[in-house]
Amino acid sequence: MSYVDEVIAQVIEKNPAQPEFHQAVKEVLESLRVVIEADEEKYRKDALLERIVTPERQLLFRVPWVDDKGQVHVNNAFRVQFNSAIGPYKGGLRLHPSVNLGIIKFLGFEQIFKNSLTGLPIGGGKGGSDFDPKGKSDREVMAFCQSFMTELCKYIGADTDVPAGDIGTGAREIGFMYGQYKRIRGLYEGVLTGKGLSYGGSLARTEATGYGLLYLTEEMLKCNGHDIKGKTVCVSGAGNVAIYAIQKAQQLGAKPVTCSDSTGWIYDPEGIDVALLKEVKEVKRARLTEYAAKRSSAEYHEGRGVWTIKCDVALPCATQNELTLDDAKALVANGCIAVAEGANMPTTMEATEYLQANKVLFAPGKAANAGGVATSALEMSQNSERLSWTFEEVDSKLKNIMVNIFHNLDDAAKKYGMEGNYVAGANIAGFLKVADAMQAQGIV
Ligand code: NDP
Ligand code: 2IT
Repeated sequence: MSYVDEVIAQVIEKNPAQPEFHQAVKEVLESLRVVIEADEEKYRKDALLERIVTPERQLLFRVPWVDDKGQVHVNNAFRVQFNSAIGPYKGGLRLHPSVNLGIIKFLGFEQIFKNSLTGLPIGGGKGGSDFDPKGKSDREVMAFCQSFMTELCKYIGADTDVPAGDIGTGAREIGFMYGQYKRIRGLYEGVLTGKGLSYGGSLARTEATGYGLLYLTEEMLKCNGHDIKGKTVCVSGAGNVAIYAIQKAQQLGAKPVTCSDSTGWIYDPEGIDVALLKEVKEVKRARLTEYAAKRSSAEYHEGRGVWTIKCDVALPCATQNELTLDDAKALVANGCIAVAEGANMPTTMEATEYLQANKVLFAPGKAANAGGVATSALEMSQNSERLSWTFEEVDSKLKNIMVNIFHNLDDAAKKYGMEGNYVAGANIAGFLKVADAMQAQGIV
């Protein structure tokens, strides 16, 4: 059996009931086959792949908190410190009832390669809890965040592990967590990113993932002879990534016509009204039915369905495995020319293969959504030098980073004989830097 197949089989055996983690590992290792097979004995002897698929450290802890009626609740919480070869662990915290160890491991594993692709010195990590912030009062969210940080603060720090936001963790949650960290550790340091602007946050971090997604998509289209201007875009999700992807798409002259949340979706042929969407989602924390109620051009549909709308460019920005083979078939049948992942692993493996086989340009999440973590690393730099950069400065660095990422994957795909396969390009380019650092640092 080849070394790659051996390690995939081991991961499945040693990590039972973690299908998302298996999926993420398979996708990466399949792409690396050509690299590994060129020097298989060396990689095998060093157990490089076994080391890269095994987290350096996994923290599991309980989070007790009290609701507004005095009832005590207990949630499961996780921080997986996956790989620190090229920098301190870096990655978000997901708060969603679906969170379990396998989900956090898939996200942490992806984060290693994503962070490497940014070109910045950040290792891979991820955390979160099965706590659901939806429908909770601000005080309940604060109670959870303080209890969560009371335990987590023992294991993180500005130079060791720097968490940030993800699904369910936005500015409010980061603020509560930062306050508790500072109170217990007595350190005013850049231990979290995505902080508010009044206490060490970076301008453009809120916008960064969505904006970065569009900068990379624009470059990918340009290099393949297309212009983003005038394109119809379907977006899924209605959270941080989706909102700022929609905003930047409009700024670049494209027309985003959909968005979705966990209960339904909007088709707005006139183009999404970003101010209204922000009001509904960021301020009121309400359902998309409220968007439809205030906008006569919008249709609201229950359930899923964004990918049935005819578009040139599809941007999945909600969650993992939300774009299936049937969705991919509908997109291709409707003439879609590009898919770029704003979310982490939103496209199933079969859907990705179908899109690529049908010549749809496909930018994988670990490249396309890397603008968020890249800007988090810029926030860390600003915290270290105790200065704040202007919006324009951060945004122009972000744009440069995204354009460079695209060319790195494009070049890596070409170098290894897989021109146009940006999935392989991203995995290979991300891996080579981490593998080089791991080999240089010996058996640790
Ligand atoms: P938010 O919590 O701000 O928004 C998530 C959106 O997706 C919401 O509209 C939510 O619906 C919807 N959603 C979440 N889970 C599901 C589900 N199981 N089924 C259907 N819809 C769902 O999160 P973000 O925008 O920050 O994150 C979106 C994706 O982008 C995630 O995959 C995340 O890992 C990834 N990402 C985020 C980055 C960041 O900087 N924030 C950086 C890179 C990637 P509802 O409103 O009903 O909850
Ligand atoms: O998936 C991701 O890259 C994020 N949620 C952002 C992580 C970060 O540290 O900014």
